[in-house]
Amino acid sequence: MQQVAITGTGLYTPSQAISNEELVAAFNQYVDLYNAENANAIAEGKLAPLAHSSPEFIAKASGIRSRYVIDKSGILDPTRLVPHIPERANDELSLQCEMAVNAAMQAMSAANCGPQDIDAVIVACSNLQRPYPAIAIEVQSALSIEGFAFDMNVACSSATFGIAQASGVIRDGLAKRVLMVNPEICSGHLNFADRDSHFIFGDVCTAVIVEDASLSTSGFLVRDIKLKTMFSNNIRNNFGFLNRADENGIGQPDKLFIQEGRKVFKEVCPAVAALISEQLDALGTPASELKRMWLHQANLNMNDLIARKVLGRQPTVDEAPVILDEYANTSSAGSVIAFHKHQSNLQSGDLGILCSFGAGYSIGSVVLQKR
Ligand code: CO8
Repeated sequence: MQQVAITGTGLYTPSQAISNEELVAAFNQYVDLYNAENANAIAEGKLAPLAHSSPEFIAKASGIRSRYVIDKSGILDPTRLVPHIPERANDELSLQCEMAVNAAMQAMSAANCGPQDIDAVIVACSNLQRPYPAIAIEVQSALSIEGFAFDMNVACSSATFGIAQASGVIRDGLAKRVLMVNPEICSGHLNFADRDSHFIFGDVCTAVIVEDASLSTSGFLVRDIKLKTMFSNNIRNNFGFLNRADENGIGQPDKLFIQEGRKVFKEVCPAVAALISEQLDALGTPASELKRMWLHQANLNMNDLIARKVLGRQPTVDEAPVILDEYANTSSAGSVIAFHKHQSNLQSGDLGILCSFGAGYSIGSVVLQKR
């Protein structure tokens, strides 16, 4: 089969960051306001009081210490807890396109190519700011790329599934080089008034150049890809175009991100470890030969558990790099950020695995070999 390689990556990081302490201070002010406003109903037992959040809990339960966001002021306003992201005019670049172009320029530079060398664009992410025209086609136009473009969404696994799509497009002869981008604006759909999840997500954009391996000798060969999905309601977002047709549902909190975090943890970790182990077995590659695991960055304890199950021992920081402490969960972009930042010290022939997991459930695992 025709070989495919990843030859460049790019990372756009928003300029504004929020520490756990800042986020919790705003959340706790909101809680105090809510409890004061509803004091009578709470005293009569009609409403339950809200409880404070804590930076210590967040760091211990998730490993997250900060996150980058498009707009800090709206999220930290206790009377709002929603970012300010004004809609742009149709003749301006959309925010997701702007983020994508920034990350794409870096990825193309790393891959030593330009827009004229790209034949297709895939935008793959958890939340698309509009259904059409596709953000990918806008990116294609903004960069003056010939060929074709399309959007896709597999939640946290959008990037690995996007790499799989790009590989397929190349193997089918439809393109020689594909730009695959992940503009994740998770703060737009996060309920910052929900104590269980207000700390989980951040905003970012990653970009990956996937190409016919015969075009260059640099980067990483894509040795194998495994994709798996299993339906689960434990991570859900019910926002959609039919919401307006149900007047009873408008404004309900489940139109934002909701999850049963404990269940996700318990069900997803073993499934991911099993998929990686089966994949390595099928390739005849012992886990001891894996030099790196660029895992989805949702929760440090999840990554430790998965890496321990696969390797049979505690991973070193070098083997399973962590970026979620700084970036939080950036959905599909997380494993790509880890790959982008932690690949330069690998030697020719070294094997690594880029693996995502999340809503759906969905798991995508890509075995990469340094050239
Ligand atoms: N501060 C203080 N205490 C708290 C807080 C808080 N903020 N939140 C909960 N607690 C308390 C609880 O009340 C509970 O108290 P008690 O024991 O008295 O009942 C205690 O802490 C423990 O609570 P939990 O059991 O909920 O805490 P966990 O230890 O399980 O940690 C996590 C919670 C961090 C959520 C953890 O379960 C987790 O990370 N699970 C996996 C989550 C995950 O991977 N989800 C993937 C979702 S991402 C995805 O697929 C893509 C979605 C698309 C992006 C959408 C953009 C918005």
